[in-house]
Amino acid sequence: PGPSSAAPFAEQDAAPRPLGRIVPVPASVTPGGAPYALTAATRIRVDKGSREARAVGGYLAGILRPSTGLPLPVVDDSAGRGGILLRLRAGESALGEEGYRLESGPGGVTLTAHRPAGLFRGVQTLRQQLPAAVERDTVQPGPWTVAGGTVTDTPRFAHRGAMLDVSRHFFTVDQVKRYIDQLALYKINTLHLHLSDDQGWRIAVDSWPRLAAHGGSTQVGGGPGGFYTKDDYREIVRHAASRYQEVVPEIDMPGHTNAALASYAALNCDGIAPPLYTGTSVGFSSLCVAKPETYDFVDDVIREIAALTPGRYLHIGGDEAHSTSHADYVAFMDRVQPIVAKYGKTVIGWHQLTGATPAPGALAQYWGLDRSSAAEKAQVARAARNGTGLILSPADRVYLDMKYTQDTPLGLSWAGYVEVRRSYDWDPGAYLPDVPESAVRGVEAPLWTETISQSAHIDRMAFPRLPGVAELGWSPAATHDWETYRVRLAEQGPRMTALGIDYHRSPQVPWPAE
Ligand code: TNX
Repeated sequence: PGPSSAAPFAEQDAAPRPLGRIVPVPASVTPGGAPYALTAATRIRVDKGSREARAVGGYLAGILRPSTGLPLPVVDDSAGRGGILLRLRAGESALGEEGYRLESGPGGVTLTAHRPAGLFRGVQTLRQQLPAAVERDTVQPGPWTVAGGTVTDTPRFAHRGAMLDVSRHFFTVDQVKRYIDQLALYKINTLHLHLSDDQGWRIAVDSWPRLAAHGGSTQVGGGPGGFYTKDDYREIVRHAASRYQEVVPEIDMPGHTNAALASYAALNCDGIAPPLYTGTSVGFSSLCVAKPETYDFVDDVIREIAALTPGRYLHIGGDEAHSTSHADYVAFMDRVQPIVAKYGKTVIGWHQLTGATPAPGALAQYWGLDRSSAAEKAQVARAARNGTGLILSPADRVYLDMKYTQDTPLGLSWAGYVEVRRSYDWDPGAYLPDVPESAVRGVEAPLWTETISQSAHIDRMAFPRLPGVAELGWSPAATHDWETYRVRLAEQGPRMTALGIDYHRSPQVPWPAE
């Protein structure tokens, strides 16, 4: 029905969202032709014989059915024509691991990808082209139209991550799965879990059982804490994989280790276990670099965690080792990085690792500030030019635990206030002096949880900054523009609301009335 008909819904809902007015903005959009309208006859047709394509079809149906009330059966592509077609094409290698093409017209919508991850990313585009009400879990009035035209889309950076600190406050498997599902909407492909710190050890290690049993028994503020059994952790990894996200486990060493030191006296240089810690100071703990037991511990922990990790990376922390001498820090990293390699994984470390000798292939995660010293940036740049890949997480840009303004009830402010514009309005490819864009693997938004203890807190701090970081990671540099971004972000407001995300209503963004 056109806008002049007496349809029982608002005019803006009747016209489809213009093609490509989504987050992250696609690389190439060619609008044109009539829209596609989902109807009771629409079927989701998937490549016969592709288990992955069928799974992505099932995921899409799971999103669309509750709100549209349509049956949307998932069927083989050989069944009929039109509808929504998800297809993998060996010849489309230009689309890479995550790219896709979406073609929409009155006869149907076709998503084409080279790899299953591309179909999954394309499904997020299709989802965002539909009205926000599609995200609700009860039946809503339509119409359910997708604007006509073609989107061809591949990511700028391979690494688009979010980190959740489950150590300072513990988050359950279901809470982590909820965050994974939210991240998926914005094409995030990496979930970094900060699994250990002074306040808590959150993953069961069979060879050192007190790490979780004792080291996981509290958290900031003294609550009960918690830890993941190996089955819990496998469930997180499995769920992330179903959203085409790679889990990067982090065991932070040699500092940030009070929970481990409290669990085993033998790990301490003086042989005395400190008490558990529930405050928020940093930099006071260190593994005993000189003790042989330390490397038995590291070997066992890395072996067991590597065995739980289908992903390529294992993050060994290495930040704020203020209680470890520089010589000890370098010696520790020289011994620990080969252990990661021995168990088949590649090292990621916080960028202080560039003050030691990063192993071949290692990645460094930069968490400095715009105003960090030239010397610190030069050290990172030198490592980058020597082949260390970089993940950019500048704290005064993308730390999701920073307050938006001085009035934000949650969060910290040591790096400064980070409003929505500030988190979006920078260029990862040109951020660090003397670092070529080719050394930048991507961006990651960490959420530290000293002040964060519930899913509602995660929602409030991550949204709406996380979508901006996701766009920095995905969309071509040429699309970068705050004035057009803020309009597209505003349109995400009703979608986040429909998903139950109580986001920060930043005054920088022209949110529509909801
Ligand atoms: C710095 S970033 C830390 C964390 C804190 C965070 C709080 C980093 C590698 N270390 O230990 O939780 O600041 O914003």
